[in-house]
Amino acid sequence: MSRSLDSEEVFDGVRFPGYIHTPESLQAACSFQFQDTDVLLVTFPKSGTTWMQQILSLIFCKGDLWPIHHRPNWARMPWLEHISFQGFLAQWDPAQPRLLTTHLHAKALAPALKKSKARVVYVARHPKDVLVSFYHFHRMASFLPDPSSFQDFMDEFLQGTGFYSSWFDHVKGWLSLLQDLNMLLITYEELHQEPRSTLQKLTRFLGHPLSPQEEDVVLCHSSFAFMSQSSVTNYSLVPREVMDPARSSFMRKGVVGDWQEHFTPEQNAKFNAVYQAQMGDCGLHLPWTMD
Ligand code: PPS
Repeated sequence: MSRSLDSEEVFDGVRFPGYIHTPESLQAACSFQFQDTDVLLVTFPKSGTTWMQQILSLIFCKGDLWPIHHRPNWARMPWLEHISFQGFLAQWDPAQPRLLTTHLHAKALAPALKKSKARVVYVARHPKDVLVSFYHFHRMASFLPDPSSFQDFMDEFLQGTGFYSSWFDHVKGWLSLLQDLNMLLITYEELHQEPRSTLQKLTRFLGHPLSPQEEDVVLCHSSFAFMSQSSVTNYSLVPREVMDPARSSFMRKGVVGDWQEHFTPEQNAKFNAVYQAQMGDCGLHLPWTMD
């Protein structure tokens, strides 16, 4: 049965689009039995999920680029908590490591994850750019409410009352598990600035080294130029009534620091004050400057 675009699920205090989640799909994700060979990509939305899905798919593709050209990112690295997950899982080749994605918060998933040595790749992005990207995504995705204004959207983001809840809680929750899980932190910004050395950091963590030629293939097929033209990564396969590219592209700009084009000085000061209150004492060293 098709779910309505404007429905909402609240699970463990977090709001999710009801179009792609049910209470059952969310519950099933939390009790998922991870295997030690699984690779789980974890992100707050708009942090570089699709980019890392492409990179991980390429690392494990063994030179076969057919899926990279023909299978959508959401089928190659399905979201654990989505309604469609069990269908994708059932088709998985048992000889391949399972490549999985989630936007769930740590408190929901950590108990299941701690029972395995599954590798976890957490991608974080400067929260001001996450906010801007998420704002435009809300404008184009019909399963998320249309923001009334950028200011209102920012207030909701800072309060953590929007969909997927608080960015601050997501980052702090997951990164507090860095020592407890088999986990690597990668930032959107380092991928941007140092793509090859960041890829090498990732392949070392995965125990899956690549030759320089294989690295070239990964870097070429995960570039913004390539992915924004590919129908299996740019979401153009999704019907217009679900994601409307006339309102905003999914592959919108793909840059670092776009927030500077959106924030007023007052909004910037308010954001910085909340960031300091939320992150100042948390002991995490995230490689961002706030101005
Ligand atoms: S989602 O909906 O959570 O899966 O979105 P997500 O993929 O996390 O984030 C989308 C933003 O990532 C940008 N993107 C890229 N940037 C640089 N290089 C590559 N290859 C790339 N692929 C995706 C995409 O453009 C969105 O960011 P904005 O700032 O909106 O452009």
